[in-house]
Amino acid sequence: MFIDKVRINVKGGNGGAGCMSFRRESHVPKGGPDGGDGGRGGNVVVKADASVSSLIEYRFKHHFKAERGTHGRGSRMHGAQGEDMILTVPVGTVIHEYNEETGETGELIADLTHDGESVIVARGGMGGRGNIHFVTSKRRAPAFAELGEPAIDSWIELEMKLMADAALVGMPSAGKSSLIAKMSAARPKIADYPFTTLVPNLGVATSGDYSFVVADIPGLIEGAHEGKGLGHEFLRHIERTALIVHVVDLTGDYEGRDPLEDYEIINRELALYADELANRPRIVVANKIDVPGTEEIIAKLAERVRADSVAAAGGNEFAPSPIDPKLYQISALTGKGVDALKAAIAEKVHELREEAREMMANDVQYDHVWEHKREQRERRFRVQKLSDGIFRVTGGQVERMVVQTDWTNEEAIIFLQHRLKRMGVDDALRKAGALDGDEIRIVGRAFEYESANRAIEDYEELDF
Ligand SMILES: Nc1nc2c(ncn2[C@@H]2O[C@H](COP(=O)(O)OP(=O)(O)OP(=O)(O)O)[C@@H](O)[C@H]2O)c(=O)[nH]1
Ligand SMILES: [Mg+2]
Repeated sequence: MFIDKVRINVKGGNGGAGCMSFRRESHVPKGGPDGGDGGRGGNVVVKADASVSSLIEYRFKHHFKAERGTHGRGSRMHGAQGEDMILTVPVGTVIHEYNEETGETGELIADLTHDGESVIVARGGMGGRGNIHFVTSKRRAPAFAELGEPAIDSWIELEMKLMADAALVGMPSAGKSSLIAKMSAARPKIADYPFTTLVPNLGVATSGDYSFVVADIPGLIEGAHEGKGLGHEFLRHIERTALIVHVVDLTGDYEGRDPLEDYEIINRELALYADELANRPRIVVANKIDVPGTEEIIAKLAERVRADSVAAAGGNEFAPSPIDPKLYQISALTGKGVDALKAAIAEKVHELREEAREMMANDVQYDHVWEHKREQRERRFRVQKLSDGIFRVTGGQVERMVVQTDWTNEEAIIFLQHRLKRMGVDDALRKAGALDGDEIRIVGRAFEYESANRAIEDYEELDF
């Protein structure tokens, strides 16, 4: 089965807790702090792998979690980092954020177009710091450590888009499957009824020194861009093929159609689906030349293709055009003309690949860009006045700082208050009208607002 879109839940490993411990030696009655840090939790990484051909692995299993970091221990022993969880996907997988509640697809995370390319989709939590970090000149024996940072879980959408170099498109029964079978080792079903092909077939074709991947797409019909027939699903796949090979049935077999009209309909459907498809490099093929009586229609079609080629070049006959001016005449049944067509496709694909390689220099670093956006979003917080004397603070980082605090330890709480102040939470509360003694709520915890918190000054010299 052909699985091309899945939604999965990913969660990094939780960070291990920092340790609160003091050195104990027989001859030293009260040693210094020696609690080690907790280990960082593992990340969930999505990685493109050329040996993976579908997303089927993610069809039934939807939850993926990386390993947690272990806790720090005494004698300055740090906890171990959690293992990353690597999810392999086919080359050509596009990853988006996904909102499980609303069912909406969000921000683009990455478009993995090369073998080995990877992106972190869920970060592991940071390990908590052990008490050795909280020593100051005034505080020789900090009796607290940080808890590990809990990792956040989120949903992502993996979508596999075919990474074929060339796609065979055309009306049902035009002979697309017959052609891919003649060009490559692919052996799709071929039959004389429409919509024989239900999912795309891929094949590798070789001509001279070049090889290319060709896709046989299910037949398109009028209205495909609006979802008629099987069209829309598969137009999506063509979005990423460099070259469109438009196969026209000279006999108009399917519903006794007029081949020229068919040609126009397919062109129109591609253009209606997306502007870029209208201008995608294209080769037009006239199939079934073995059937007698097609000379007239071949001549007409050849003339039309030439005219379209010139029009696509802005009316200039000598300018390069995305449409090849030549009409390739073949019989997918006897094989006549197929080698010449294959050579033309191979050459065009080679040319397009070279162009793409040059463009790659300006490629976006998705990991970086998405990561940056996510971090900024994390750092933002919001103050809301719930009622007189009660405020709520929400925001990724603020909430995690609260969760990482050991609430049984007063020193740890004071330390947290200091961090919140450093982040500007106190200022924001003051601006929102908070007064001494007001209640401040952050993820299920309540604090009392104190504009001048003397206890905090104790920690001023620490570097957070
Ligand atoms: N005479 C002749 N018949 C052909 C030729 N190419 C394909 N056919 C026939 O046309 C019919 C449809 O061929 P397919 O290859 O299944 O067509 P398709 O474009 O893949 O069709 P769908 O998968 O339904 O979109 C079959 O009966 C083929 O044998 C050709 O060059 N000459
Ligand atoms: Mg077919």
